[in-house]
Amino acid sequence: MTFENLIYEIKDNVCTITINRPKVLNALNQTTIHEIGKAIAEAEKDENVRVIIFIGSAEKSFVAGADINELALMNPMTGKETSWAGQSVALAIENCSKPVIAAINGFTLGGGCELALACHIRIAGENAVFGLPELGLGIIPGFGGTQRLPRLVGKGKALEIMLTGDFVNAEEAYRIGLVNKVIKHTEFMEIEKDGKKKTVPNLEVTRENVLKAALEMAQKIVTKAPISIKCGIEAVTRGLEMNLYEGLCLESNLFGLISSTEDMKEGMNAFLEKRKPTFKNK
Ligand code: CO8
Repeated sequence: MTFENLIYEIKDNVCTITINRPKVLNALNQTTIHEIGKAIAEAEKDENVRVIIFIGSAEKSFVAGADINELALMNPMTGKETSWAGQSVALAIENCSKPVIAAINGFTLGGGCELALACHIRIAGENAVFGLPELGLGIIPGFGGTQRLPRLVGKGKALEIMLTGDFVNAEEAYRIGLVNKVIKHTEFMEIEKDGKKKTVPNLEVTRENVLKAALEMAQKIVTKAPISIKCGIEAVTRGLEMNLYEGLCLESNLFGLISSTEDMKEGMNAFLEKRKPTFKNK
């Protein structure tokens, strides 16, 4: 598939979707948001795709937010439509039956942070910076950030991040549960700034290392039974919005369903026969 602002690639059952507007640090304009929706729908229906990874093309940015040039023109109607368009795409990611990993380097702000929050797993480079700067622009997060951030890090921390607009570095993001892991293999390089030599992290290498870590995680997931992955994601994602009893009912219903699959028999037999399973998504 070809897109104006995305690079869509599939290799070894993993679809990598690169957000590609480096001149504006991958800020999300309406075209990009629409394209992300199309890309996720395409990856979800493609039987060859088992895991999806989002990454930014810019060395120093995952996504620096919604495109402020467009936001500046909003009126009440288009503001609501823009918010709903972004929320719908975030919901499609969150409810995707295939695992979605955000491979994050650099600035992950506003709508970019909200995009990452909608993914199932977040892997960050040590140069990652998170934040919700919207209140300083006279708006509020509108792509689901007010709802997903407190669910992930708790109400107090979420309010602090939103109200202060302070940036959260990768280490802190890991400590509060905003990211699953931080990749620390940064290489350094020498640059000359203001006539002085300085040693700075090589951001291109950081980005590559984050992608490598995401691809390694994806390859572990690819060995698991696809229907189990789908049911597992549904049980966790939907279950979180239910009370315990309803969530347990959902889990046992899905467990019953999964017990009817060929892959369930294959998984059990493979263990008993001391071999690796071959799952068929049936
Ligand atoms: N939108 C448009 N352009 C951007 C954005 C953005 N979000 N972020 C960066 N850019 C542009 C800059 O304007 C600059 O363009 P130019 O080269 O033409 O001047 C270029 O990218 C490079 O950026 P900087 O020169 O500023 O790079 P720095 O390294 O100096 O700074 C920062 C990096 C700190 C990330 C800085 O660019 C910045 O503060 N960006 C804005 C971050 C922000 O506020 N994001 C939140 C946006 S609001 C949002 O996301 C709302 C989501 C919900 C919407 C709901 C709809 C109703």
